[in-house]
Amino acid sequence: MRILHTADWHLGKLLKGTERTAEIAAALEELLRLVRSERIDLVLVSGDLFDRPQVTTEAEGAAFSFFYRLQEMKVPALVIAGNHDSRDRLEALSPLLSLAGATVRGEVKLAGRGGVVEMAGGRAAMLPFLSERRLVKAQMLLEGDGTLWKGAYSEGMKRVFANLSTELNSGVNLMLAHLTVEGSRLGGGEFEFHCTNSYAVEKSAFPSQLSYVALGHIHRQQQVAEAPVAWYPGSLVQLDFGEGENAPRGALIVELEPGVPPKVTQVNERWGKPLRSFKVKVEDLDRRLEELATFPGWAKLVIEGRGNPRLREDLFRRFPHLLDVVFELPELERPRKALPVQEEWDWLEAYTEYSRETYAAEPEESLLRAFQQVYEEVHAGEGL
Ligand SMILES: [Mn+2]
Repeated sequence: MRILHTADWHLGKLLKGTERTAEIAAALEELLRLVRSERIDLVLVSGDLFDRPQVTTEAEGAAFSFFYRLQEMKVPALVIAGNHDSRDRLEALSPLLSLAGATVRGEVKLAGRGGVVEMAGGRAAMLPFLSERRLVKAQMLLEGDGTLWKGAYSEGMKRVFANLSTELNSGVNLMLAHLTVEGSRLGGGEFEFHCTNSYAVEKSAFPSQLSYVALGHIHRQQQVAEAPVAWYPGSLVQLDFGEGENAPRGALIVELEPGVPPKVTQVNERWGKPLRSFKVKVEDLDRRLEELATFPGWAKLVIEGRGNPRLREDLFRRFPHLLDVVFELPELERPRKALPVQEEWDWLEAYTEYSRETYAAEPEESLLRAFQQVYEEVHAGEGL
């Protein structure tokens, strides 16, 4: 059996107000091309099809047409909800998507209640995202010991796995799950960090009958366990500036035969536009703008130095692919934080603090005077 494993599409993703759906839809076209050229028998989608519970019709349309076209190729799909998906909405859509050959689980279901499904050549346990809070709340919070919740999550997930594994048999067994496995690597680029999230599942927790664990949630493509073999395919496109431009992502092709370890082939692709943060000293800005102007992706500019609203607006106007501008000062030169955030700040104090945060600079006197004047006029009006 040849499987295409994908996850974390995030259709409907807005990055600083810019809609990424067209890029993601183009990546889905590439997936369909792979299904055909690689003679795929089954597609797995391990959660986060959508970026938000409510997305544009274009984003929904891209997902629906993907499953419809799989159906035309007679390739079934197994789909679970991730933390970004609306589980209710996916549950509601599931009868309709079943007409296109996709088996969809929005809600967590246990063994005997739809948590494990039959597929050609074996069985699949389907475990949509189970919120830490819902799981831990049920087990621990009512008992009142907050210090035990780390163990409670991991233990709770083990019990869910054990329950689902009762329905697995001696053939090929898959599990789809949307969760964090302890030790997964996040991010990319200059920052690599290992996930020490307390809400993580130990890799030893996966039932040993599983032939392959198809994970979703972490956007970097990686293998996280060997027995059973468990992988994240990564996101289709680079979704955030914090994710490394070169971090592996794309999809996985998994060959599964009974009694043989799975053979996993990484499809490590640069679908969508690259995202890059440019770090520039304010005095070098003019010299570096050429580099920004010719960058073919979405850009973020981190300017070391004091800024102002005019400079920022001017940059946005000149570079339509520039999505964010941040001003930063070395720790010692940063404007002194006025006071800890106060409930009783007046508008002038709040604006001053906003300027310090946003432009690493005190607001200009003329601007403050104009602000004060408008503010007083409005207040005078209120008294009438
Ligand atoms: Mn995700």
